[in-house]
Amino acid sequence: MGRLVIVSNRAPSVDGTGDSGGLVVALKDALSQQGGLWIGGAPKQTETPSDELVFHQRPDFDIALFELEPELYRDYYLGYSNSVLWPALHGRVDLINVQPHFSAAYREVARRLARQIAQTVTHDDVIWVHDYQLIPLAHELRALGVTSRIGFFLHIPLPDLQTFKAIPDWQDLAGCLADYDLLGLQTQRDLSHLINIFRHTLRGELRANGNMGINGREVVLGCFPISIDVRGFRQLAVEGAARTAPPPLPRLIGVDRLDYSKGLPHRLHGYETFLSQAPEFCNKVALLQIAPPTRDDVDAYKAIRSELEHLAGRINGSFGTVEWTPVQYIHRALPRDDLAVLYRYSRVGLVTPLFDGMNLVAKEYVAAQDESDPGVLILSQFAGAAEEMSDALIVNPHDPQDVADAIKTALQMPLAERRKRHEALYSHLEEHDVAHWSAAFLKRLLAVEKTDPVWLERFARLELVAKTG
Ligand code: GDG
Repeated sequence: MGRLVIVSNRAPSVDGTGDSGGLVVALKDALSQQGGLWIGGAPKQTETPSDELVFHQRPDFDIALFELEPELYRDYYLGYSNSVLWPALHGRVDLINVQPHFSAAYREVARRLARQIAQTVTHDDVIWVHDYQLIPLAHELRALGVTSRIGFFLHIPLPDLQTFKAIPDWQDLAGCLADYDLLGLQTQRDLSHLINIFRHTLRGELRANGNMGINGREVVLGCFPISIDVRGFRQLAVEGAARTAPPPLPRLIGVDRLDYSKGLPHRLHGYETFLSQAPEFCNKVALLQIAPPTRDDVDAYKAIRSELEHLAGRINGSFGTVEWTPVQYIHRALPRDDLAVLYRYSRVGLVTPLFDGMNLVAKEYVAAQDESDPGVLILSQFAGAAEEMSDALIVNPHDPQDVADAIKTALQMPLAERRKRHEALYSHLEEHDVAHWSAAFLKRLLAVEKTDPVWLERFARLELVAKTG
């Protein structure tokens, strides 16, 4: 094979700083083993963007940045990606903000990026596109005659057909998805939604091998639950805890970007219900909520921030004493090493999103625990992670009573049960870490027939048209 080419909205840093989490860790090995290129958006926008990719070399892999004007970036990223697609795909159709120039910008970015990528990729390269910001990329690359294998992984959930139809150009979007060779989703839940969307929109036919026949092509479908560097994260927690004293009170912890999909107000309602029904725990536990800001410029995010601050203030005002603050709320990102220790020293991990592709915090919390005295994970049934992590206490985040009961159960859980649940969760995670995830996706992508005969035929026709035209 040629190079592995990763494409995402944001590129890793050019100097390798800040590589400690997420996708970069996941893909670093594959990229450096095979000689790789990561194409992503430049960290800053410019009024005079280059119309070619801007290349940088790192010792492990190359980076190519695409530049955009501030206005185009705003309409593509804050606009279509995060004010239409993000709410729609998270089932929050009430928060969709449809503006015609948003969708035009979204398609324009994919077209431009495809032109730049087409200049650098060869037939043997394998292209792996990430996430909802870049769904039309394969469509645009094919239109330019790119024959490389192209896979796509959706990090966020895919809702059911009715919800998907709330996206104004949902048919186009479904068509763009069908232009990939391999489509990877986080969960079986999302996969079944995709199959239904393809059936109804493109008359897709499910084949015995689980793939779909669409317009004479076979689109390979798969479920690839993303994970973390389990051993690496555990190591961070162990080393950090050796340098840090445990907190004075048993702690409950939540760590989430301040996003409406994460169910933060619902979580605080659950905690409030717990405190009001179990006064014996007042003064005896504390909730630490870390919620760094994200997409501040979108109105829905301003609203969630003020709602959360109001609720935290109300709980502290009602239940707090001079010596005790029931909710500690930090609206700032903390270093990753600190997070690992905070998880390890927390008796309860609260992960209660309303809808989430996977949720890596659930996996980080489990990885960070001390196996001889582990804490308990409370996990929303709507987090993708719930499909794999049934040994957590699974809750309905919309029901404050359910959350309150789970908090009490977790705090009172005997050591033997905590250890049993943790062992089951950890051993699954250890086998299904992020390296397992990327290897599984790439193996499926490489198994796709190298030159899709349907594309070749279409390209041949295109060439003919070009020549005779
Ligand atoms: C999307 C999907 C899917 C959070 N606060 C701090 C901090 N974080 C880190 C966490 C975790 C990451 O951010 C959040 O990951 P999640 O998976 O929970 O959520 P999204 O950001 O929404 O990610 C999601 C994911 O993509 C991967 O496919 O699981 O469903 O929505 O790693 O630790 N990191 C640091 N300081 C913080 O204050 N350093």
